[in-house]
Amino acid sequence: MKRVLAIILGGGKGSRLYPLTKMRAKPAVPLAGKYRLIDIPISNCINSGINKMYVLTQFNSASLNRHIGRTYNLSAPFGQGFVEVLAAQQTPDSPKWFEGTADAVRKYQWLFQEWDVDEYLILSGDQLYRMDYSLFVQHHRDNKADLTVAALPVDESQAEGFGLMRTDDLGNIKEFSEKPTGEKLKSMAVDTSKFGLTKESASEKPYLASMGIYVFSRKTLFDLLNKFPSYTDFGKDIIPEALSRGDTLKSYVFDDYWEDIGTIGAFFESNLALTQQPKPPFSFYDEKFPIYTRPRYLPPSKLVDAQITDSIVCEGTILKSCSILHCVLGVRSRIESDSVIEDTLVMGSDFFESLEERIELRKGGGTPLGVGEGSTIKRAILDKNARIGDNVVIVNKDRVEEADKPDVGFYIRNGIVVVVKNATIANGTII
Ligand code: ADQ
Ligand code: ADP
Repeated sequence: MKRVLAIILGGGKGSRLYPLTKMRAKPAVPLAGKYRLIDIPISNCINSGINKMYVLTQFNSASLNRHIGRTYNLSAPFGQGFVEVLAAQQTPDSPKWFEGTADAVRKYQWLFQEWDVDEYLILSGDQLYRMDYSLFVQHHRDNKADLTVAALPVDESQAEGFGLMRTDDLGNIKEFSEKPTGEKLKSMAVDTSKFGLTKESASEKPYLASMGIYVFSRKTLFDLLNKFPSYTDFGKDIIPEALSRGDTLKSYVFDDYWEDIGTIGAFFESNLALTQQPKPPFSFYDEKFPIYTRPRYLPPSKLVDAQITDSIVCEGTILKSCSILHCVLGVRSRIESDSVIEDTLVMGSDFFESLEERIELRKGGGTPLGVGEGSTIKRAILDKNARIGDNVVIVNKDRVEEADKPDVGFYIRNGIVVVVKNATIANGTII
């Protein structure tokens, strides 16, 4: 795996996860209370023996740099490992933004080419899964492929949202179609039982969806990027082109938990799914394949008189006499007495406030960090450092699907109220 370089696509214009991306780059969005999105592909790489990684992002937020800089020191003691963030930047001959996934890789190809590696592993920065990429790369090598695409067996309703592959029984890709619908979609069905699925499971999931994860052989990648300079996306342009010009394209079937968490709805559901009992779809408790993050050396959580059911509570939390049902409470969360929180992702805080500071704040009419007394919150996301006052109700009472209320500190996406980072919701507010 020393001869593999990983390139993690850290997000385009980033509208789908807005407002979580209002003040940070997408890879820095907090996940499961103490991780960040970028920890997933980086941990998968480390656990697969791949230690050279670039993260491509539209902009380089302070929290992303801080997180990566303080977490991943892969060069010690004598290795060549690193994780580096590359932001879209203006140069004399290129406009400011990356225009798509392939365009992002093309703009930094001069840097990627400097490495003496055989394969480039292209990953996405907003997916939740655990994968040993060394098996994926080995599959690519064993098949002498030019390009190998990771493939997830899916049913028809899921299939619409993906690039689909039609393969022969040996996994050779014969056709690739980016998000087809109707008859075109149906024509992409394959016999997935040929790839290790049971007959039953294969009849439920007859489509092979591209996971947006690719292994490119060195020559193939740069040849395609340079021969077709107007192609901006892998799924839409580059892969169909590679096929039509006769390159060897293979699929690598991965039939395990994998979730694209690039929208507020999917992000919310995947976080809350971690609280599922007895067995969540994704576990952070796998010692053989750990997910890493920045060590924070936080004190243990203190539960004064709290009623907690099916929830995850991160370090440094203080819970008074409140009721927490089916929630993820992030680091340094703080919930006061008589509050009820249900089906909610609380991201926690970046810092603690002392008792004195909280008393002072209240005296001056301010709102301390966390959730105040007697508040009710259901189906919401509270971003970092949110200050929710006393007797606040956040239940989306008008059943709104989408709303923008930046002046009051929240947005509604997919029916989920998202309180933005550092926002204050005043005492008695009803949402
Ligand atoms: P989409 O997810 O729709 O489909 P896209 O929006 O291009 O494709 O995003 C792919 C990944 O690249 C995401 O992680 C995204 O954040 C990142 N990305 C997008 N534009 C970027 C840019 N300009 N700079 C840096 N990163 C960027 C793709 C494939 C489908 C496949 C699905 C699987 O095209 O074939 O089925 O992924 O989720
Ligand atoms: P984490 O990984 O714990 O989420 P980050 O590194 O993203 O933490 O953010 C911690 C940030 O919060 C640091 O930049 C720190 O300087 C900042 N911070 C600490 N105390 C305060 C404070 N009292 N007010 C505002 N920001 C603070």
